[in-house]
Amino acid sequence: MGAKTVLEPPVSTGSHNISKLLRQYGCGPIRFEGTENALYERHLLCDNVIDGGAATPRDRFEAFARSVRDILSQRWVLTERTYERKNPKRVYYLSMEFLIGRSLANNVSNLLLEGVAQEAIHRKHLNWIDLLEQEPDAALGNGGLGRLAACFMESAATMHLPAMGYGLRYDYGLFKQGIRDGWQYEQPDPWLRAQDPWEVVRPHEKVEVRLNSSFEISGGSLRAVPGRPSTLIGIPFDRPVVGYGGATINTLRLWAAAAPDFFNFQEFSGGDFVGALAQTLSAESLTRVLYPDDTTSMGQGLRFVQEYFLVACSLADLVRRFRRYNTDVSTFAERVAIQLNDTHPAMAVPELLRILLDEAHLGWDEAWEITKATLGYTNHTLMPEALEKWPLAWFEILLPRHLELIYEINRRLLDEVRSRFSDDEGRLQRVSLIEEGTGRKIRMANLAIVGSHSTNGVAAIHSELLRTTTVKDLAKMFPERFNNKTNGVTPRRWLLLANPAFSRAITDAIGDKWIADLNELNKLRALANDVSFRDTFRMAKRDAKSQFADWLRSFSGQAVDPETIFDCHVKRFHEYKRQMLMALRIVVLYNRLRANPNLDMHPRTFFFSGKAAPAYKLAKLMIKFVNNLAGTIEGDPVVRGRLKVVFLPEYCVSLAERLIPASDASNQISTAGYEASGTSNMKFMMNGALTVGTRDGATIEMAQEAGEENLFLFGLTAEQVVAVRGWYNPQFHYENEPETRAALDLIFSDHFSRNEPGVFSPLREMLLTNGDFYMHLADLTSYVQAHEQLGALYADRNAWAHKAILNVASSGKFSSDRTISEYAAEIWNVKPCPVP
Ligand code: NBG
Repeated sequence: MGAKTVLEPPVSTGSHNISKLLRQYGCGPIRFEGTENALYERHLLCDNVIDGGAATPRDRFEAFARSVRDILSQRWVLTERTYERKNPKRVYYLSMEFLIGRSLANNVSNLLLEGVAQEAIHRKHLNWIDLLEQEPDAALGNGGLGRLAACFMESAATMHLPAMGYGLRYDYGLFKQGIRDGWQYEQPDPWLRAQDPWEVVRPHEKVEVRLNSSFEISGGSLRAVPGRPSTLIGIPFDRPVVGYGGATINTLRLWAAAAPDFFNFQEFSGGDFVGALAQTLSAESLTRVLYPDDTTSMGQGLRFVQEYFLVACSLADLVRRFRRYNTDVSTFAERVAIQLNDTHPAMAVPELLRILLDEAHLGWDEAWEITKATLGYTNHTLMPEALEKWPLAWFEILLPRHLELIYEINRRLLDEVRSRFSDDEGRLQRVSLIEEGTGRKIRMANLAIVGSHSTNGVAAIHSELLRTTTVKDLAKMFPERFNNKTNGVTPRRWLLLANPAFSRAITDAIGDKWIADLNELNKLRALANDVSFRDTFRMAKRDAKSQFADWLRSFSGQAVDPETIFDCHVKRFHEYKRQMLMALRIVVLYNRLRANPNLDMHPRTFFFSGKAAPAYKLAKLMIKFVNNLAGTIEGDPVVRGRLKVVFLPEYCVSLAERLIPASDASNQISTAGYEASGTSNMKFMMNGALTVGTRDGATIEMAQEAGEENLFLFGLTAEQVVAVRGWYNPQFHYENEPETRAALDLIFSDHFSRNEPGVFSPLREMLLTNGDFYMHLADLTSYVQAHEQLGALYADRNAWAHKAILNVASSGKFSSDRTISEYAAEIWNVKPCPVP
């Protein structure tokens, strides 16, 4: 481990009475550790059957985590019992992705048990960091969408909302990224290889899912075997979601697919032993792996069945729960709210309708009204290639009843269009749930909008563009359904836990109320001019930077200098996120320094981190470019010590928790109009980094909160991007801007690819020959200038701290507590149900 080995968890920022807490958790006289019968010792002995002295770090982690789970178990049960007793309206969040990360430190901290953990660590001579490192990241998501779902679950529990998450228990999470010769390669992430200490399997609550055909999975794709109906079993695995303060402990229920445990004995006795087992195999493969694509819809049959499986299991489960405590199905929408995280679970529309019609025997009108009133849909992207469309033929084979219902919904929809808007053929075609042409398709976004009472985007600009461009005909038809819910992130994980030194400084200055009410940070505004608070801020940042540098050295052997500006771009690699724009800026600086080695410029370390979808060639080439750039710069004595590029492989929640607190500059540089919201932008802001960004997504609202003068905004606006799209020509910038031209010429002279001539020519095509769709060159000059201003500010330590503190003080809006309270009040109509 690093030079500063942290042996103990940070002391709790609040002063919590341990015995009162243990009473809250109903633990009685049982001790956490220290006696034969204490939790930790018993778990080591009875679960792992090992003597304390012989235990491996993993054994110790498991015993420790299970002991923490023991403490929360009674409260977890009590939470569910309270909901059963009070029978409040409940909300269910359906998501194909939950990017959870690690849970141990978060659970200890939210349970306010740092004191207990600290004592145990101390007395058992454990190393806290080593213990934490034993837990794999639960990477059941690709990026922002999945991480948002995880933040939402934590906020809902903190706010005592009767909420439950439903997802899939993938055996393999998002692939692990390795780098070889600068190229990304993918490796599987068997995160469940060692038993997960948090999950609780509940076989008796299994659910049966019927499909009209059987299917076989081979090589990751699915082949339907029509005419032979099949059954899948969904086994629920529950994970605790600890609200801050440990009062409410909600549940995240993840479904694993299994084959029916009754075999077709006919087939067995008939000799088709292998055939029967093969069916088992394919059923279990259904939840084997998460699809590693973000913002592109992958037309794969396996994914289609995964999505239906999530919907069918979750709806069966929540309807069963509804029936347990309610008799009158006409009150369903008063008791149940369901939020669809993107279109991935949009089959909930026909599935809920089917249940209400075929199982509850309601008439169409009533069933349809209840369906709409129950469901809400969140859109997360405007990228046309990401709007899911499933082949109608797959519905025909696997889900014919659902297709029948979709036809009927569509017939009624188009009738309504005709009567309200006349027979405008174009409009009918655009709103239709079915895309005609060869290979008819079901448009899942249209289905979700038509079948729900609320459609929201995730930042003001995104919701506006959704309404006025992407689905404008449907928005005209149902204007009352459209609304905005600007994203947020949980300050517990992203500030309290990730940045202990700064959190302590904040608490010392304004008390600890900010942890559960981030608007309290406003009080820091008054301290932006306070000399001693500025010093404290600087020291905390310095602390985080050295810790990061120590970690990096011990982990990868790379040395970075905390005295340099840490300048970060961390996200999935995608053309629209424009990692290449940042790379071009670095090449411009590199050229300047080579031309003028005495140039006055504060040294910078540029960090890139992020994965590319395995099939996205250009994104992978961008990663390769960043790595080659890093290598060439490192090898050039003229710039060494002044510029350094670091590509951090395997971006994940845990890495973000390390890097974001250590950052000075946050690059949020998507082409305006393409990033729905962004959420790392908010995390950087809370942690006192300054933003260099385009007017896109939630960055616009960050500037509104902090004042534009406290960010470094640059580049074309979304309207300008649309306006120039018709005639934009990157060649113009190449010909008229010497620095732009020199940067591109240097790249394409193979300066960064001496041993691989021509390797970057697809980047030339992207940036020049093929029209630079994401307008890198249009924004490069103003981007470089924005960073010059940032550099100048950095030279003035006080002015820098002033701005950074104002940013932190203005970040209150971006707590997911605020977002969730808006969903609860404006979409779900769900109220807190505190657990006594
Ligand atoms: C992503 C957007 C981000 C946004 C997150 C969370 C998808 C499909 N969309 O801008 O690209 O912050 O969703 O809303 O992953």
